[in-house]
Amino acid sequence: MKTQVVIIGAGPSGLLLGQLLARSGIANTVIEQRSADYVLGRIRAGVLEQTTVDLLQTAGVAERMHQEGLPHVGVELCFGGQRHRIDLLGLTGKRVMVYGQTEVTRDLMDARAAAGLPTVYEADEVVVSGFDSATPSVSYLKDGVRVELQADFIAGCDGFHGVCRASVPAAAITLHEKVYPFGWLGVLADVPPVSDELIYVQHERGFALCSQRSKVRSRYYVQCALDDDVAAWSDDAFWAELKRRLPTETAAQLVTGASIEKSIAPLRSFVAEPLRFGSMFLVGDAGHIVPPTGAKGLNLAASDVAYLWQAISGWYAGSKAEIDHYSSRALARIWKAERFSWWMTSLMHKFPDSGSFGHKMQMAEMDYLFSSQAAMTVLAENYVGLPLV
Ligand code: RFL
Ligand code: PHB
Repeated sequence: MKTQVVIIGAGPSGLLLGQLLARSGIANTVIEQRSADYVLGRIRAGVLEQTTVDLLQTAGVAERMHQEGLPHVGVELCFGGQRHRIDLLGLTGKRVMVYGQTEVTRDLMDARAAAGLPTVYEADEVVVSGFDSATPSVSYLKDGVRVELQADFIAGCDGFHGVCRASVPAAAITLHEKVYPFGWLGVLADVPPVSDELIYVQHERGFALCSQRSKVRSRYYVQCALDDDVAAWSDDAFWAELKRRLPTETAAQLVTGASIEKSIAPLRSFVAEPLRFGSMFLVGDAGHIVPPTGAKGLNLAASDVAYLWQAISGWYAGSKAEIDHYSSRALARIWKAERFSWWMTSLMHKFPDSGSFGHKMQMAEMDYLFSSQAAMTVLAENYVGLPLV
């Protein structure tokens, strides 16, 4: 069997790339190791940059997002028990959209199914080969039978633990990594959000985040130890810890309820260089990870997709050179989002080993931030997302 592009992974990167390529008339097959329900069950990102919103619009999957998504024009940072607002719209002229990754993925899956585009779920033992030649191929086991697909290109949209990056010879790739000494414990609950806007909280007991999915569904996080067992965190213990980290008046307004999802995510900064290996490209979490503090992961995945879609459609239209720029173009934007996510993580969390000096630096930085229009603008322009160049 042959197609033009084989896409490994049916997360947001793989599905969005498939949708855009199909709209440019480029045949593609998506190969996913899990079931569609499993993919939809992973609760992850919540904040979309305007460039991501625009790309979903271009892909023809923005209708429900525009109806149900919540445009946000500001965000709050809480420090020393005081809430401070960053006026995103006033400082940058831009807003962000609160619309869950689950919903983005569902919209993309529905559009793919409606267009009748080939998708293989529950594909086992996926193997990528020949990407250093002109005849790359992907094979997988489906219902016990090995199937082989030839293509012009392979898009590695298979996340941090995927097979594509792992198939590259060690000498051909450089990995940059920082692992943080804590995780985020997240709870999803059908309760109204405590505030109209997101609140990022710096507290001596550790970071907390009040986020949301809708007017009736909230997403909250507290910084936790890396070796914490999620089963040992009862709902009551979670709400009590969150309340301790919020200002008294905010804690008093918090509506609690039964969790519908609870999980712990480790925090990591990671970049693989380059992102192209012959006819195989790494896209999204397969090539880089950011800690979730800046809300950049899904948005970076979307910008990688935009660059690769342009490069591949350019190639089929006869302009063969653009494909050579994919890696450097994507990495230039990735490193800036890595910097912002690392900075915001460093500013907002309790670090076990930074001592009183580290704590004083965080306090001075926060104090400066709220006294300087320039500093707030720097935060705001990174939060709403840097332009696609
Ligand atoms: P995904 O979503 O991991 O999808 C990869 C897919 O590939 C499949 N796969 C394979 N398929 C075939 N063969 C193999 N060998 C395979 N190996 C893996 C997997 O099953 C999966 O379906 O990567 P993708 O598409 O690049 O998307 C990236 C985003 O999911 C990620 O960056 C964001 O969720 C990060 N993130 C956030 N990003 C934002 O932009 N804004 C946010 O507010 C935000 N909040 C978050 C987040 C991530 C979090 N966690 C849990 C890490 C909050 C959290 C808590
Ligand atoms: C979320 O709603 O899950 C979320 C929002 C903002 C972040 C991270 C996660 O920075």
